Amino acid sequence: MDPSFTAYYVAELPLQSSIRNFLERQRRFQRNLAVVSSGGTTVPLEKHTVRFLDNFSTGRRGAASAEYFLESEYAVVFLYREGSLRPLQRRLAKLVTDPVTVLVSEGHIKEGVASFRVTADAQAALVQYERALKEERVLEVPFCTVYEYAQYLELIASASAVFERNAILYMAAAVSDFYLRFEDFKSHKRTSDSALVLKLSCTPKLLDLLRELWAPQAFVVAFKLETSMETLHERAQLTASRSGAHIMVANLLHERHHRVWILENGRMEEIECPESDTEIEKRIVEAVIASHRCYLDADR
Ligand code: PAZ
Repeated sequence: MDPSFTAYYVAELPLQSSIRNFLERQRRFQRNLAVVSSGGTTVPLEKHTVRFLDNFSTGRRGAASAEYFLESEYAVVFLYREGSLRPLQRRLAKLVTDPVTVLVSEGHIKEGVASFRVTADAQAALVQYERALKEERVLEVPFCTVYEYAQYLELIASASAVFERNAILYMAAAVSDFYLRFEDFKSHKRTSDSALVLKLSCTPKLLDLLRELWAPQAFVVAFKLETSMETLHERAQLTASRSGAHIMVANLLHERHHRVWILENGRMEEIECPESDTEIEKRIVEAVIASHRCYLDADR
């Protein structure tokens, strides 16, 4: 990997030993593993960071998918951007931002206060997530910068190589395609006395490293986002064949939460879910798990 990229790496990642312990525990219980990456990455412009580049990702795809993997008894490492949506928490957050979807009125008022209970759907999600926590089947790993993301991904993917074909790497994070070379990284806030011209380099192709080096037997699910239909399928196909990802999920920015295409073995299947219907992540995860089962059976 480019030394100008790895120059940002730290000597020891904060959750290094928790990750190793967690994975060892899941191996002992012979659980299948899903590593779910989620949210966007930042590219800081200064060490004492005042300014940084960022992207649009909310973390919904990753957080919802993690819940569905847990529902299907997978152990989950949830590698997520700090501050983006998290499994369970995203449902509780809706209590404040969108209470109507989470609360059902009990239909009576006591001492001037209306009483509510959570919807059956939210209740079921809470119970299921609580069970996963009790069984220690989920580990959340926060990152912020593209460098932290890459370093954690290398650690987690390499440590999960022992799961061989039983691990799914579900790469839903929106990772910056560009980074600032370490030589151009400033320590302190840049002055605004003159125009700022930045030259960014291409981020190493982490998907390729996953397949080639870190976890060659894992089942890899990659995601491709575009903003135009004209380029979407072609670019998804190119990235799939370059990286060797087993499944490529292609989506367009503005409709990503109700329409995606799943590309597998050269076949493209469209999945569409209106907003009011089932969450699209449920359908994506069902399709991924079905293909993962075939991948496991092919080895028997
Ligand atoms: O995080 P979110 O739910 O707002 O968006 C999901 C997504 C568009 C980031 C994901 O589906 C995706 O396409 N990730 C890969 C993006 C890319 O690097 O092309």
